[in-house]
Amino acid sequence: APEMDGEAVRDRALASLTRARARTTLLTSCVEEPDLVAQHSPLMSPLVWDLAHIGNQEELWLLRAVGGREAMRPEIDSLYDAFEHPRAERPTLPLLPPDEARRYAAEVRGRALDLLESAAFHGSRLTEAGFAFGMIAQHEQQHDETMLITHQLRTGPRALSAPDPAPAPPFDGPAEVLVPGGPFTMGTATEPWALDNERPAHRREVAPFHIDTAPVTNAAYQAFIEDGGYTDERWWAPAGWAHIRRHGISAPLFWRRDGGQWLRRHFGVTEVVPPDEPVLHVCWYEADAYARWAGRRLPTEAEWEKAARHDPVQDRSTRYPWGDADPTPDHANLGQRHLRPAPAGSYPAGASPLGVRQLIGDVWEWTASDFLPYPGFTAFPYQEYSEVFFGSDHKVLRGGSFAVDPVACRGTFRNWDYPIRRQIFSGFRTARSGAV
Ligand code: AVJ
Ligand code: FE
Repeated sequence: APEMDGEAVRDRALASLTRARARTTLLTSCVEEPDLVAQHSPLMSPLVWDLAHIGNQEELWLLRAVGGREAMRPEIDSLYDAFEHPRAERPTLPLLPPDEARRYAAEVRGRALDLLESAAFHGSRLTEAGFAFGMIAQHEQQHDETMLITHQLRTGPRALSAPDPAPAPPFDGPAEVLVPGGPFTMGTATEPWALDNERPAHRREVAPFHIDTAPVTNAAYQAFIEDGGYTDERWWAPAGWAHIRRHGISAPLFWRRDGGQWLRRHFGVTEVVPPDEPVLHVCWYEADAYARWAGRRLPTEAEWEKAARHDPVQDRSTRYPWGDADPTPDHANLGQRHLRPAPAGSYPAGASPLGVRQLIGDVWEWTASDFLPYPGFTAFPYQEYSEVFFGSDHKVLRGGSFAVDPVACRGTFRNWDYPIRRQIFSGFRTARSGAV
């Protein structure tokens, strides 16, 4: 019945918005005011900018676009427009101080929830199946991941903690899986809160390939380092080689050599780099170089999605590797439940039909592919979400990290960044062509 559908949409929107705000509140209350207004890296905004920007986007899309309300504070719109002010210049803006930013975001949220009570979930693309509410919950969770990156870049004692993932029994399955050739459906026509770049669904032919069963581990990556990987030009794309030379890069971000071992700073704590965890904080050039050193390559975006979604028995694409059910803590490491990836080979319940593990959660996985529109793409609801980023400047990452909430992570979800970026929660797995 339509009433039932509307109720389910309302419940899902309310739960998603509420979960996002709980996370935002934690990330902006676990440090004192000076740490909220400071810029911890030129790559990042002050946390207090993210906080008011979250409220401002919610006001723009829910209160004004869906609800038809007047602007609450029109004078602040330009401060929180990501395209008017690059991150590096945000700390010099007359931003709302923390208390005011909190009050503003809370006031917007109160009105948005009033609107949700009476909203119709049909009639326009923005309201259909609660899309605008889902988009805003995803937006807030994306900034919660961004704010977690800021926390990792911040120096000083630990401000956040979470239980570690359960230790996994050593994974003793095959190191790679053969994905047979043939077409599959890429992108989605049915996921109600999918963003514009995930559409339209279309058929893609994919030649047979092998893909790693699990993400590349710190131990495997260390073997690349020990073998002189960072000083051997053969493995590097020319622009990547120039980049690591110019910046003196010789290990993942946050790593430091200490005698015979590698240490890393992880959320304010120095630890021995855990050998079994997926490697984290590598850029695309490092992932690409490792793969070449290993005699392999990065998977294309289409290969990644076929490995993650194609069910060869039913010959259809599922929402997640394990099927169509929403993620549970047994399927994947998502939602900042833990502040690190789980050991490679974890989450057998989240495996794909062919046995590929950890495609969802743990680390964002670099793919070989540029961020390009699917055939028939149309920007919605705004060009600045995806369209202005299409082209060869950005590489696609897939699968989500431990830091991303399920609302902003699914088999079709596409992330992107510059190939030099490594402050993000990025890792990778490798692939090779052919059926043998
Ligand atoms: C999709 C993660 C690249 O953080 O720049 C947040 C998401 N867009 N606000 C970003 C986003 C607008 C975006 N990424
Ligand atoms: Fe944003």
